[in-house]
Amino acid sequence: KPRVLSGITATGNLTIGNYIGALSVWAEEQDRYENFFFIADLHALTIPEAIKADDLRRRIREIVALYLACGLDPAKSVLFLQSRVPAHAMLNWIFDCVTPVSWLERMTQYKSKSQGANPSAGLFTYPALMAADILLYQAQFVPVGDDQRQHVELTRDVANRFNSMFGECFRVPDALIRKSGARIMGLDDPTAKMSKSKAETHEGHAIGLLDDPKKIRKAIMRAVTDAGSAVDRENLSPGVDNLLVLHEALSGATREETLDRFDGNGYGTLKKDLAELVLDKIAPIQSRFKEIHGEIGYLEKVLADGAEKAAEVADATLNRAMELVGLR
Ligand code: AQP
Repeated sequence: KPRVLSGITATGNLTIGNYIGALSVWAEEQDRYENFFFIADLHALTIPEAIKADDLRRRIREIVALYLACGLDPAKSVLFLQSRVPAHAMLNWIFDCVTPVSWLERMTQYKSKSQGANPSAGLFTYPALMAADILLYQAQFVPVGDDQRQHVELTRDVANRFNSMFGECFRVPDALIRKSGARIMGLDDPTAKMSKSKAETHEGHAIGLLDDPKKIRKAIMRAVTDAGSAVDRENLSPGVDNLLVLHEALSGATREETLDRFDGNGYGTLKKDLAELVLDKIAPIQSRFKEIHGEIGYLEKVLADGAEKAAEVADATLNRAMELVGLR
């Protein structure tokens, strides 16, 4: 089976964007691939102002429980915590030394996250760590949302550069990006991507997978649309388009079917229908989450087993890379 690898950064409560763009795809396609999914806790340190140790610990536990609640099965997928596999940090350093600064300067995520801040070196080299995350596992596919497309491209460039400088070592992976739903926009601002860290400070921005039904309904009913009042398939503003994308991604219907259903309907009808659809989707996830979240021994075992299996693959690749550059 082809191997896939992907992860989610522990920077906040997971959103419906993380679910649609990443987690749901991983879970649905689990039987087709050999799967490695991790929690990017090292990446969560890139904005030091946002770090609170207890919050980070809480989030990590929440994300493992959510992975399981969303259907990732430890019998089918290796689930692990990035920091428990030291090879990631070691290969990251080698890649820092192989990656031209000019490549990192082009990254749009760095440009937007560093604006108005005094960015850390870690935020700048984040894509080199991400390249290490992926290439250590010789992954063929990387299922991600559209915002990570550029980072996967950089990963391919780093792999090619290393392979041509030192000798064949890394498989060059492809991003796996869904056609619709790969970039869910903020409910409060449909020109900006829905993001879990922004949701921490902006009420009504996101739908959190662990939000209560009242909060979810409120966020959807208040979602920004436009000056019109009914869906017009010939003239969809970004806000209405985003609601339709959410609807079709969760219902599995096509755009045509979704438009046939809502064209001419008031925005209120679309929003109410979407809210019920989201709640139907999220309710079983939340109830499984509640059962699993308290099972600390079990969660710890999943991560310990995952780290052991992940390290076996990662260490083999790291050893080869170290040999090729002369560190062995
Ligand atoms: N809005 C989105 N729509 C579709 N997919 C999304 N993803 C993120 N936001 C959306 C996908 O979720 C996976 C995990 O993302 P990440 O944790 O690595 O960080 P991110 O891409 O920067 O996502 P966030 O939620 O916006 O996190 P913060 O706020 O920390 O920056 C990825 O596959 C991503 O594409």
